[in-house]
Amino acid sequence: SISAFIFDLDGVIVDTAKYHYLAWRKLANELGFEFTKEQNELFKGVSRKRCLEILLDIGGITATQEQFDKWMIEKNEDYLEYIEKMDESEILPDVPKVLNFLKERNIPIALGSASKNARPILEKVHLLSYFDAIVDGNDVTKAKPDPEVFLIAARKLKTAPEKCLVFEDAVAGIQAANNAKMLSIGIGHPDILSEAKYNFKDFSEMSIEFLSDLISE
Ligand code: G16
Ligand code: MG
Repeated sequence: SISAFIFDLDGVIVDTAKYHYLAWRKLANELGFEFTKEQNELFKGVSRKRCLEILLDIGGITATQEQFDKWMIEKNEDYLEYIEKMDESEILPDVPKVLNFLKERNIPIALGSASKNARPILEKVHLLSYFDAIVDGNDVTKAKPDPEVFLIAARKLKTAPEKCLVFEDAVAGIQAANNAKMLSIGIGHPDILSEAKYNFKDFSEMSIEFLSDLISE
């Protein structure tokens, strides 16, 4: 049975992917090329550094180390301007319902995110207090699909990986959960997240019975 839960942040708890997209698009436009929503799919769950490498590839741009560092900072500053304006209204459907269900049963909850901005975002939407452990882009050396982020989370929750469940919206994230030998649940399009053990469009599609069965099995 499952005894601990790990949540990805972007695309699972809040829809910050749209802000990442706007900030990357602004940079691309400044550098003289387009960046589409479809291309943004590749950026989900991927580190900021890796995103910039892919973006420059798309634009056919070779950067000096100095330029690269400058553009990383620029993108993040733009992104932070969007984050600054966030509030509870940006929490994705039924996330509080699931968090409350777990809290009421004293089930440990962790965040497993690639983002270095995870804490301020959770603070903004007033969900920080639900999490017993936070593992984010500041704690990992290997990006998803490497299982590192989720394995650290399991260790912090003092739970064996096999007893952990992961909610993820990114292909690389589902692969990371599977690589960690955890139960993977895809939140988003089942076609994109076909490697997940279970799939839901969002939390409003997932019943509380489904969760209690996993816990008590
Ligand atoms: C998120 C996003 C990625 C983003 C990454 C790093 O991962 O899905 O698009 O590039 O974090 O974010 P930051 O620039 O804030 O450090 P996750 O794992 O929360 O979905
Ligand atoms: Mg995500």
